Amino acid sequence: MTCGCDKNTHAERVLPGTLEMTGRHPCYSYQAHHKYARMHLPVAPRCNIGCNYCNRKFDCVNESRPGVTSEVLTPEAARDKFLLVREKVPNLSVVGIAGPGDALANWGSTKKSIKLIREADPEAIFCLSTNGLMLPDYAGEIVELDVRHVTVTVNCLDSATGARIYRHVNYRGQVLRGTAGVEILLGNQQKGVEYLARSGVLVKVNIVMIKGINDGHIPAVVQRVKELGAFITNIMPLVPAPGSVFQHFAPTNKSELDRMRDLCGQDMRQMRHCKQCRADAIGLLGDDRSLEFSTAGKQRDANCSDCAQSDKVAAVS
Ligand code: CLF
Ligand code: SF4
Repeated sequence: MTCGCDKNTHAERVLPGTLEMTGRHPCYSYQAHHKYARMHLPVAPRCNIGCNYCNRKFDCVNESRPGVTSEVLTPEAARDKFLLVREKVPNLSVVGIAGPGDALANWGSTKKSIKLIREADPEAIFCLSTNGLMLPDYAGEIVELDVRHVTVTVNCLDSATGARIYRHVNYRGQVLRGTAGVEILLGNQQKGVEYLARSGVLVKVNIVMIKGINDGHIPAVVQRVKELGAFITNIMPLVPAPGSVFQHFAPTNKSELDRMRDLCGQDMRQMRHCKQCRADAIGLLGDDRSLEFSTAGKQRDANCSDCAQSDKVAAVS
């Protein structure tokens, strides 16, 4: 078993079959990432919060490198792309939805994509990534859809810190600024993590490490999400996105990141092989093949050989 962890106590809640799936999940299992590929379906263009490290011309920075943009697909096109990729990438194991905005801010498309692919391939393993704002609304449906792996980005626990990270929260049509919106966001993240974990979903918590903002209390975040039942945490470096509020911040220093992961690793399983991949990533984590399967990428490739070197595929509004 590749994903067992004596630092966590969730095992008794895990549903039959989940650990076998996790052994083929390249993000949840270090060993699996050398062997198994994932594909992301870019079906979720909108976002419902404003992170200061994000520039919405690009993919969601909670799961992606800044400066990477992806095309957007309808659920039907996503299903067709899945079928094509499954044929060409025999080690494909996981189908993830990670933007380019937030999977749950586009719940209709996200849900329909999962259903269409499930009909086409009952064996597909699904994975979602979200900022967590809408988890109290949709976690029940996520469980009903039998999605076993969900990532929630939780950067802090208190609204004062959160107000330095999030510009606004758009909650059910109301745009809230300052701590009012952040309190809802942080509360919903924690409720969502707990609900999912109690329902047998393996929750990965991503944390963006921002020096001088949240780095001082990342161990407290890790401790809290562990109490809520999270399976693993993924402490990610801040990579300042051009055009974002934090564009002039220093990128997180690698040795400081490693020290934080070591510290938090005393309590909680840590992911250390994240590639901050794009919202339409395809292939092994270290060997992205998305351009091979991207219509926009192929058009650019045909027009200009320089563009083929670029990660940028199509701007997302
Ligand atoms: Fe995608 Fe994320 Fe699922 Fe993996 S990515 S939705 S958990 S299938 Fe993986 Fe990519 Fe890191 Fe994300 S390497 S950015 S952690
Ligand atoms: Fe950007 Fe993702 Fe934050 Fe939304 S949740 S603002 S897409 S980083």
